[in-house]
Amino acid sequence: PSTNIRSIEDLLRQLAIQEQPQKKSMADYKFWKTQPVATFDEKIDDEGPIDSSKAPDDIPDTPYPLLKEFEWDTMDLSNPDVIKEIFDLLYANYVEDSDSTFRFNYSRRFLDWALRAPDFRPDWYIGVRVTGTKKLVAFISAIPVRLRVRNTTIQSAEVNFLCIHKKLRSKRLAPLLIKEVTRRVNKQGIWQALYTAGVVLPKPVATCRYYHRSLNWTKLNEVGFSPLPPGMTKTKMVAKYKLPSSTNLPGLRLMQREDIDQAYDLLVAYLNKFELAQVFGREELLHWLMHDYGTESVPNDENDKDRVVWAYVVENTDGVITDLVSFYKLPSTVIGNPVHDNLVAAYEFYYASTAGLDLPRTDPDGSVMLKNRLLVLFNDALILAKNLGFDVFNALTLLDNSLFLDELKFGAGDGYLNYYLFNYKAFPIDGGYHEDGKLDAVKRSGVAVVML
Ligand code: MYA
Repeated sequence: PSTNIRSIEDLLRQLAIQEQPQKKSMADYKFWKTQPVATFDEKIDDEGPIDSSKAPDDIPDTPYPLLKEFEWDTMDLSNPDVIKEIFDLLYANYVEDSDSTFRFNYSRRFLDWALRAPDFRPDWYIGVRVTGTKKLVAFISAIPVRLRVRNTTIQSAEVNFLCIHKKLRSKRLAPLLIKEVTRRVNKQGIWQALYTAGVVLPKPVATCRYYHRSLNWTKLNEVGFSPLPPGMTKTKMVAKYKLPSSTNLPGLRLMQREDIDQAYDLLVAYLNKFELAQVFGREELLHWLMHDYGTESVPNDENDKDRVVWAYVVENTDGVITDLVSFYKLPSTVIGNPVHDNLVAAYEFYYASTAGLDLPRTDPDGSVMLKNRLLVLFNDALILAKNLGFDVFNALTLLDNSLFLDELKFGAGDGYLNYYLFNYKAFPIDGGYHEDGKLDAVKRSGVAVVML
């Protein structure tokens, strides 16, 4: 999940570099101060679990009690009606930007992709319903993932899509949902989790910043996402973001299911240098890059209007896959705009390039070659996204993005994404965002987990 996306033009006007919203003092986190998470001022001596005293048998078998007006429900995602209920809840109540102009609009196909990941646990999709009417009013989900924090691989859960109906906010329901998902995950003998949020909680292990690249400036301007900077004309802004109509890299093509072995080896090798990464299995990666595309039931149609993830590979003349780039589609509802009701964003997903293998992140010489390659690869990704009808291409400062965001005319947004580990202390990891607001080719991010 992410937050508050606004444009660079807006920001440039303010001249000052915008900081993340301030955190509360530790004592004011009435819930989080009771949880096994790192605190703000704590000095970390060593990495590892915070509390390793429990076993699954110590964990209660029954859900936490709710007020009698509400009841827990395990959401059956194989039922399209249930996916529709989650969709409806999120559609009206999920993450908005600070002035309520945009709200994420995860499609039903998207939720199926994001939630029914390989090895999913059916009881990790948790709803709260009104007892009388059975209306769904809150949701939280987790999927199993293996995470690598530096050299340690941790079996964990990835928690996402926490959402409470607007009418039930600030009633301390969120802590209950979090405790309930923790209980169900713990019952499986899993004690760590990864989650991201725009809000500051104790304590981020990394903070990334959102960057946005206009593809359809006129529409972004009309929905209020990209104001016209002083001294510029609309024509000049459109020209600034103009892209060629066809891609440049020879051998660039839509990924097919048969590419998975090569794509997998390439991505695994590429992710090696990052401190926080997901440890993928082959099936898992196939799911994340291809979803069901290319199976008998869902053709691998690049232009399918309901498609949620696009992966492209670059194959050289020897049949070797040298690069991989992917993005996913996440529209936002535009609230109360007379002309447009949605904004269609492509979000950068996983990528890899042979130009970046075996390079320590901080190697300035190696980064030149990698940078040149990523500039071409992502320029092509922008062209593809533009041709597919996306309005904006969003990326965080994670992976090797610091090498190309500025040059490809991405602008810093005012949204941040904080990464959190539950029940695990870790030394801070560079999110690629630095206090001076500059991207640094040498001090790049150590974060390689892209969350939806
Ligand atoms: S992040 C996306 C979150 N969703 C949204 O932003 C959608 C719109 N907002 C809402 O639906 C509500 O405002 C939510 C809070 C549900 C966010 N993560 O019930 P409350 C703390 C964690 O009175 P509400 C995502 O999905 C807050 O600091 N905690 O508040 C990842 C306060 O605690 P404290 C949050 O506004 C989720 C308490 O909740 C968040 O009605 C990862 C207030 O509760 C947040 N985003 O509801 C969850 N926002 O007093 C953690 C507020 O201490 C998973 N709060 O300050 C942890 C791992 C669990 C598994 C462990 C397994 C081992």
